[in-house]
Amino acid sequence: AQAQGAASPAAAPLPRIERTAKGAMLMVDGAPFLMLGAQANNSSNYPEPLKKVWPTIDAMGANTLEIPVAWEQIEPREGEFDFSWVDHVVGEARKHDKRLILLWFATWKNTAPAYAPEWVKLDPKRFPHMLTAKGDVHYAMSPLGSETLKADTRAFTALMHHIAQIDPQNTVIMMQVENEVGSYGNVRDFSPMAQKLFAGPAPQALLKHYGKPAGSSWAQAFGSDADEYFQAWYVASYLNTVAKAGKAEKNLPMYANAALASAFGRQSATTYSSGGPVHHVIDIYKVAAPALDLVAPDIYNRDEKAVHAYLDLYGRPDNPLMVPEIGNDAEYARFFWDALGKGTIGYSPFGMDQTGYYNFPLGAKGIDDTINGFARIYHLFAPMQAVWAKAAAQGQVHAASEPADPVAGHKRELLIGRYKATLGFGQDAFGFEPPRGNPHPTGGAAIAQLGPDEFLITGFDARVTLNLATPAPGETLTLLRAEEGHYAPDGKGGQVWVFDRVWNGDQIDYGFNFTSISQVLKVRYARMKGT
Ligand code: N0T
Repeated sequence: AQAQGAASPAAAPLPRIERTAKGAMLMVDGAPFLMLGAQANNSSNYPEPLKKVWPTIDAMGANTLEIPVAWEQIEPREGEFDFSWVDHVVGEARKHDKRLILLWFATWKNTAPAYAPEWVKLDPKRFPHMLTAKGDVHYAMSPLGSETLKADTRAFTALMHHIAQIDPQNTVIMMQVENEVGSYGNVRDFSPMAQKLFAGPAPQALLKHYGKPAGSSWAQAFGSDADEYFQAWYVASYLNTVAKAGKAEKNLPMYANAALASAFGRQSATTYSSGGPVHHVIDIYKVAAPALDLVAPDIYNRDEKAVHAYLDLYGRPDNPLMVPEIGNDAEYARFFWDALGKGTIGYSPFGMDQTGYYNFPLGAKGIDDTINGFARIYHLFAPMQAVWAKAAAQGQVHAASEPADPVAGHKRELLIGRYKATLGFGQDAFGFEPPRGNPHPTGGAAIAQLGPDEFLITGFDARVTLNLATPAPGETLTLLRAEEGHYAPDGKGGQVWVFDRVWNGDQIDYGFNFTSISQVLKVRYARMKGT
């Protein structure tokens, strides 16, 4: 007989999101984890196309693959489950030393039920679509379909049960519940049941959250927002039921991704995914869907002002920032720096495989020329991802990307304690010529404050200069040491700094100049009074 305990090593600690005073960390194997991710194309969720996914994921140096699990593929006939795809992708991920985020494509995929099994699609009586205000059948499923909710929940529960059985080492670190929920072209469900609910009082928890009188109707409480808030409430509640049931099988972090509304101003809710977790209904998701750890922006907007706004809107004390999708064109790579500076727990360009599909104009026309922009960042951070994840969660990371807008003067300034960091883009390494901008906006840099006068600095295509933000009278700054080094495995699952050389002379006289080479500096200053 086997000795007790020898057969099954202690289960690894579950992945979880740990809240900190200044942010959040994704914990994997009990350690901070910066998700350097990549999402495969939508139809890459079969063993054959998966072969065309790994070369890209490996080349990128990603530590995580986001890939779909479709309801139609795990439950082709009602109640008969087939998890061969899940087994396959988990096994393959282990071979490639990658983690997985599985995307549950079910009742809503880009708002539509396309990934639902045939037996769902063919039974609209049991699985009702929404009605429009005119009474027409809308393409999207109603969040009020109790049979739909029951069926989706049962399938997701079975999926999580299976993952709990086959994945004690937590190759799967997170679950995305549905994909870009909501509905286009119809602000809410107008079915008889929806009409009845809409006329009744809004949920007390929601009224309380918004400080509205108990018993108010949706329209009384929320006026012109009522239709969209109603839809958001019922979609979020639906996701909550699915996620909660899944977590009871295996308590992995779970999130919902958003097809975004415009970052500025309000459009008619019929022009975006109404009911989805767009930024102005995050509060509704917080109240209705506590089983979701976060809602997250899918960023397909090349305008840096909009990108920065989305990162600010989704990175909240009650909502850890994560970017589960961003376009895979070259200009999106640099936004990694901004996301990191805002404490993101992960970043993931979409459509990263060699199956030949490209979602231009959202992303690139092809990734051969754009992959390096992401890959160089991932290769730079991979050996020290835990260090940055931890520092970011403590609010110690300050980072920014190169502005495309020349009005910004091809530089950015960051306030870090008593210091001001200036990031200049498009400067020669020698001399004080002002920044001209890089040929394309590829630059970015990150600074982690390790102590009052000590910093970890890295970047690409950027000059980083540190000064005192507001020196006291007679106060001067002296650079004591700028160490170049790298992080290496410490043998205990951690990452440890290894000294390579000291930067001095030309290497420091004109700021710290980062090129396309991976370089990391540990820098220490002294603030001096008088002479
Ligand atoms: C994304 C992807 C995939 C500026 C598009 C974006 C993915 C889904 N949807 O390739 O389908 O599964 O999450 C929707 C963007 C809306 C239009 C933005 C206009």
